[in-house]
Amino acid sequence: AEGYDFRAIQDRWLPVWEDLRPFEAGKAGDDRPKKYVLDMFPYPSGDLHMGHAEAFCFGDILARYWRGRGYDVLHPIGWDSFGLPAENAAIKRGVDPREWTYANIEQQKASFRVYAPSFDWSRVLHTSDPEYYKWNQWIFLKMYEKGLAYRKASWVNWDPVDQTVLANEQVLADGTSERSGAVVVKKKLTQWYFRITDYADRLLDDLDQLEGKWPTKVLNMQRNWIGRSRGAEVEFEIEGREQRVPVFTTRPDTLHGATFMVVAPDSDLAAELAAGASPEVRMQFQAYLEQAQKQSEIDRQNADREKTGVFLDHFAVNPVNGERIPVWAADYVLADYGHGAIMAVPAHDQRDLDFALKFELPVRVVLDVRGEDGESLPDPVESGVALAGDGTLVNSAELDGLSKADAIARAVEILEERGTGRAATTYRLRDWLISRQRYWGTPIPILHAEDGSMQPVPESALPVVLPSSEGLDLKPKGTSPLGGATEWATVVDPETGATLTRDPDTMDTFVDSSWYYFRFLSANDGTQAFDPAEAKKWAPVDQYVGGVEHAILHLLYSRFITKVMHDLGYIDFEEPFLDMLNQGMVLLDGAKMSKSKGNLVEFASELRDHGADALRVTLAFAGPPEDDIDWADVSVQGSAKFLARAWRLADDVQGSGSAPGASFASGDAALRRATHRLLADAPGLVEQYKFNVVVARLMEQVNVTRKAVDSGCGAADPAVRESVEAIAVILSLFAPYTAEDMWAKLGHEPTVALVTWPEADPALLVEDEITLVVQVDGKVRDRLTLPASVSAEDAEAAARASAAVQRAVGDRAVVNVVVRVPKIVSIATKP
Ligand code: ANZ
Repeated sequence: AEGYDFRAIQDRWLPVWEDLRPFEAGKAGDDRPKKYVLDMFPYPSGDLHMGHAEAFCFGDILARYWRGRGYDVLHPIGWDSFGLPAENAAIKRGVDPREWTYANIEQQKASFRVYAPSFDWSRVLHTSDPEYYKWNQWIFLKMYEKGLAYRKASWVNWDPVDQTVLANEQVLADGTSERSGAVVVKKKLTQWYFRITDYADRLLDDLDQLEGKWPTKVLNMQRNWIGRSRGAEVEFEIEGREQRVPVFTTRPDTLHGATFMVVAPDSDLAAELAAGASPEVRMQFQAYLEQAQKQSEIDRQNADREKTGVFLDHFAVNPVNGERIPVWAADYVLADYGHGAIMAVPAHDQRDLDFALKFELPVRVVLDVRGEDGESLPDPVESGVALAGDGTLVNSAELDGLSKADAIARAVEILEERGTGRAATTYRLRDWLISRQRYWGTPIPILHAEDGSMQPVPESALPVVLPSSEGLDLKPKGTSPLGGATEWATVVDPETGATLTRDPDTMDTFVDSSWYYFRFLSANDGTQAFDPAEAKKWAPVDQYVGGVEHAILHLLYSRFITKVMHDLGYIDFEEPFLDMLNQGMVLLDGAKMSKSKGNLVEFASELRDHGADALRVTLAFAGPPEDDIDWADVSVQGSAKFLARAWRLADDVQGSGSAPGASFASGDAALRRATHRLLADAPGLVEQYKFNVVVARLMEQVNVTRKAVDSGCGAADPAVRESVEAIAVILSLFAPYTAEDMWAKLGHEPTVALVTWPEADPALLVEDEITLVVQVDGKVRDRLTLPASVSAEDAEAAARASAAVQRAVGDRAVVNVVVRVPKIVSIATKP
């Protein structure tokens, strides 16, 4: 027979599969149980890369696995094809973003075709198709109706390079833009928001359902991002101002220690108070504000930073004791957290203490905090350390003598009785800013009248199609390029004849990806976003696979939109993704691959040189899928050799005259046991994502089968056929082409991908022989094959009878024998 030739095998099976279309899910009359296995869909910003190869390999292992377990598996694919990467690349090359995007999609599709994940291609979608984004607009309208989409002027994160706003989630921990790398600044603009904060509690509490199913790290990132904080809202009067000012505090117990108030310099309140101050203060404030606006949010929250601020020439009144306290502006208070103002308690809060010491403001201890020795801790003014711990209330009138917890509860009661405060919860989570001043996105379906009023585009007029980019200036400039599409933007109201202008902004692409898993259920349905009956059948997603870089933004938005869909009555579940696998990264020599570093391993050339199967086996075998893979440490050649060895077994069976369908019962018992052990173990291993272990077990099985063929029962033995069939079926998760070719050599019809896994026979799982290790003075001297049921006495006798053991003992005296059946006999001697 000819040798293993991956190119010939690929060429043989691709057209067969394309003809069979075996992965179209939900065929009429199919009443098997369902699984929805989803890979995070790709951005078309070039050809597929090694990261895609890895993620789609793992997703495909799981999709193929569930098919093998008898499920009707939905495993769709689409493209997240709107957005800045495409637009910026298009600007750089002077081409239409549409052309560039769809050319890349075609290239990625061609690569996928050869790589051959088991996708249901009948449901393919591209978010930049009007057939898709029409439903973004529909969702927007539903949200607008419910008051969940709204417009407001506020300080937003501004990327000065891309000239666009960014969601908080797109600003990295160092204060730079995730997209362009520029330092993000604040800018006041009118923008569209989705009211995700209305869902903060549900988004937080429902994470408990995902415990043990999502990576702990991701659950914690979601929790921290939502950042729920319980405490109180306290209202302070400000002299000369009619309305009281609320502050948020987690420590209402410390109210008697509030010796000054601090407002965020970039808050409306600060501007208002400064405006009412002397010209000198006004100037100081203006200068300070400008300085503050240059600081990143991260810097402002850095506790170690030198405190700065200006006195606003106003006084507030402490509601519990009537004390007059000065009001300052300082940038360590953030405008968009809580109420953008705080009561400062320097004795018990380090930031406040640092500020008080610098500007010589009073410090009053209201909680007696003891050290381990039972002594009161040193005075904060002397030590410079705020008393953050628990203790007993002092200097606090009616709260004196209470514990911290009791005082918090009592203080809230007092505030409520007097109408100057109440229990309150604050979140780090902000509303989701969804408008972008860029071209390549979904137009927002809103019309503006000359009087400033707005009206939604009627549902029947959707989609609002993105106009051609011809003649538009796509370069970022802070206003949307769509404003320049005059003909497109101008609409005459058919009822009133009034001239209306289309909203020129486009939606954040995270809107597109927040619901795409619904669209796959009804990808070709022109009448609705998705069919609730299909959702009932398939959703939620059973298994999601993708990168941890989406741990916050994409998952949070998807969870939010799912809850909105639930509340609108379209679905009866509230979490979109039941189980999640986050794959590691593919590195080279320990470093992230990138074009600029010149260490890019090109997926296309790897695929060309080694074929899909060898690549997939290499990725699966490299280690646990959650870990990073260093491409410098793997051997694609090794994988190819393994595949050739497996394939040759099928070739040998074919050459032996063995035919399918015969009983395996008369086959070689030892080989049969190995096969059934593999069949018994593989499902649990796959479900625990131990793909590398499954590949290792397949390698072992190939080896024992080869031994049986060459120096045991021979290729015609039914046990060999049984083993090679099991290998082909399990191998099809990792190496679909090779497995298919083996399956054909074994005399079966395509496709092995739809074969239900054979069940392990419990009778063959009982080991009847074991290997007993014999040690003499800690050294292994012999390995004995004994019945699995061997007794301790027989094991010891067999050990003592071994020639190798007797040689090792020599003429020394045996002083101790430890027997642990059926594993080990350990002999100790004395000279
Ligand atoms: C008085 C107080 C006394 C506070 C004390 C703490 C300790 P978390 O837990 O993060 O929610 N705070 C409130 N709004 C703020 C803002 N916009 N910018 C900066 N700081 C703000 O923190 C809540 C605490 O952070 C609040 O409780 C407030 O300081 C401060 F011994 O009030 B606290």
